[in-house]
Amino acid sequence: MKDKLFDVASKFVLEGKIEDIKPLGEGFINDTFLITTEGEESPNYILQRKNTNIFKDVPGMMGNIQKVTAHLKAKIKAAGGDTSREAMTINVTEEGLPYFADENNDYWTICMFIKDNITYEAADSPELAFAGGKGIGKFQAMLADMKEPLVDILPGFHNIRFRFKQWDEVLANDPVGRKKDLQKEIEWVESRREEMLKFWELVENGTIPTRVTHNDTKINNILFDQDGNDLCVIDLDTVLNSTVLNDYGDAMRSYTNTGLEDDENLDNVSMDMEIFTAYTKGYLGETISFLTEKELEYLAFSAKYITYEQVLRFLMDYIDGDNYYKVKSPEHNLIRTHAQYKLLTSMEEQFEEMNQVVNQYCQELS
Ligand code: GN1
Ligand code: MG
Repeated sequence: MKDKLFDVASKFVLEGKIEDIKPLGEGFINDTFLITTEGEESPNYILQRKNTNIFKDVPGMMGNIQKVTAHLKAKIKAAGGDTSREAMTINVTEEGLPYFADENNDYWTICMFIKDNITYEAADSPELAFAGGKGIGKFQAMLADMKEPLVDILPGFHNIRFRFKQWDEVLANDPVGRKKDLQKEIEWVESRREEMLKFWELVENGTIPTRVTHNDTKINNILFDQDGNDLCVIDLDTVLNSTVLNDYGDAMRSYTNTGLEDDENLDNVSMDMEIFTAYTKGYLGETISFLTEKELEYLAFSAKYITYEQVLRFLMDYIDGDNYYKVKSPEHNLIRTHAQYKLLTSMEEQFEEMNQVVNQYCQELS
């Protein structure tokens, strides 16, 4: 494996002599490695083998990422920021391509490693949540005037109508016979179908606009600096034209959870109102100037929408026999389903307060 990784890395234009390449992080989708180079002077890099079961158009995906990072860097430069630390930098091969396709049709990519960053798996303080909200808010604000269209490399990604189509097919097929024991869980999904479709109709008919969005804003997809400030939004595989509500909602699913995404002890899992409030304040401070009334009206709802979608996706993958998410045990996707459902019900219980918080900051900040 090491030889393979060194061989792949040699296809790219990199500074410095490679010292080592080691696995990094806990991604559910791609395989990620850290490339270290000799000496303090030359930078380190992140190497990834992209999951081509999920990303069927890696050239299209990398093209999107190049467009988005170019736009971000122009904005950061104009504001006097550090373009090498506040946005991702994509490395290219000798041929100038942002990916290398090997003889097995595996696709590999490299980006610069940003030094002295800190990542978190949970928002352990309101200050951190505020910084995260600011980070995603700035990201969206910098991209708000990006006109160049992006390739839709994940059709229907946060589109619940599309997810129900997949869901109905998987349930009809029941390929590994798991459906019979899941009546309660299936009912959790079915009982909210209409409510979720009604919201998505507003996106389909343009009442809620689409913009350039990240679509995977969980807390470990943003880097913080040593002082706890937001530094750089990473993992841009899912940059797409969608609604900003998906970014806000997915962040709330991740930041506000008092437990783990796959917590086996459901007593640990609930939505933390203080974290919700701090993130919302940070986020709206950066975005209130361009968000429409409809977007603001549905902001709190989007937390429920994305958490619900995640319940559906984990349960669907479990019923389908665990083809999508990496799992650590046969029941892992079911454990994730239960934990995300607990979070959803906690949001439902606190929904009125969530709306009050949004309304309060809308008034204060505008
Ligand atoms: C995946 O790639 P990663 O681990 O950041 C997934 C997200 C899910 C998330 C659940 C392309 O994100 O949509 O919300 O897991 N990414 C893709 O934690 O499906
Ligand atoms: Mg990630």
